[in-house]
Amino acid sequence: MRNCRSKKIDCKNQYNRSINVLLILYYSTERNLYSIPQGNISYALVGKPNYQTNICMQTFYFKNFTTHSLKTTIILAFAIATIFSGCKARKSLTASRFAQNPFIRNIYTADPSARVFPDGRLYVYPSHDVDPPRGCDLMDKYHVFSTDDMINWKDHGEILRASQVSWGREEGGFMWAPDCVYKNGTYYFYFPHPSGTDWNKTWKVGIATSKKPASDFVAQGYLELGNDSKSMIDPNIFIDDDGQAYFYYGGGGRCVGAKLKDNMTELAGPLTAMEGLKDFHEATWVFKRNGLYYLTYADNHTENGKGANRLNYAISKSPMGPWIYGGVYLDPTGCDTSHGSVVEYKGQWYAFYHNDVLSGRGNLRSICVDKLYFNADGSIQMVVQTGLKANK
Ligand code: FUB
Repeated sequence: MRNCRSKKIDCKNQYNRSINVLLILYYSTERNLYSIPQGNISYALVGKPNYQTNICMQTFYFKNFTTHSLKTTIILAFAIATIFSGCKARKSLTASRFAQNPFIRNIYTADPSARVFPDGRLYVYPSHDVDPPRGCDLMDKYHVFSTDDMINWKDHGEILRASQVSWGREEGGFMWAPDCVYKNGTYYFYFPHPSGTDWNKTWKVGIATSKKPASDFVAQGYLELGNDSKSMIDPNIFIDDDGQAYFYYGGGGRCVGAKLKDNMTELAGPLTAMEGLKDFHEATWVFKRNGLYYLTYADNHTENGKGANRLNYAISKSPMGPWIYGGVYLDPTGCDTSHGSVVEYKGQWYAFYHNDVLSGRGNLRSICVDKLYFNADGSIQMVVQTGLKANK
């Protein structure tokens, strides 16, 4: 609660986590069951935007000889323990539901890059749609969010803004889709940002570093990527099992990648085109599963003459391709853009993405997560988008 007094938004988040309503369904039965919980279902419910309420439902069964005062004591003890633990007595991630989409509602967020870091928490590094928007021009002030149960999300607050980037364009804004990785004790936060007024021709990939995953980031320089930076956005880093890191980025139909040096701030080789992608637009994300490399990205799909990008994937036996196109795994989400990441957490794969359901506007987006499933041959199943429905 330390930040609570000084930051209104953090305050809301604190309340999000601390409002726990306990419902106890009390059964006195003849059944041959002891006073053992028969399941503990956690729901992250949303009454109205900005307030997420956890409701723990617990059913008690008692043997018919249990005395009234014993029953009361057991229930009271459970109630107190539940309230203080924030409903932490959940069975497991797979048995429980996760926070209803969009799972962040205190600010508008887009382009979620999800990472599991050494402290065991899952962190999400999205970009921030500033309200009111002007296209995507005013985007600024990255926040970081984390969870350890996919239900309760913590907003760690702002970690970087355009005015802290010394080489950035004077007018600010344009802090677009970032990524963050951990290597040798340091967190490297990569963010696309233009260096000039002519923003789409002056993109660079800035780096901020910290010893912590969600605070104390200090803007350093940018990656030397050559002069051909028109439309080149959305940095993504993939670290292979042998520790070798790869850098990818792209936009305007072009996706390139290269090995990174161990210092994580310089390319170790030339940027090479990622071959085999179909209708690539932007939003590169590379991950590995069962020895196969996956590259996910947004396409240029339109519907009724309007942008309605989808998320696609391609597979390769090498992190540098060539790639074999796999198909679409996320249908349009209401926005013209689409942008996502894929990560495994506590044995379950997840697809992160953004939609427009809170605002009804494609440039006031909100980040979402749903379970991701693979077929036996490694292909990806279509994501079922859950949560609030379009608000138009
Ligand atoms: O959020 C700004 C830009 O829109 C991102 O960099 C793109 O991927 C698209 O989502």
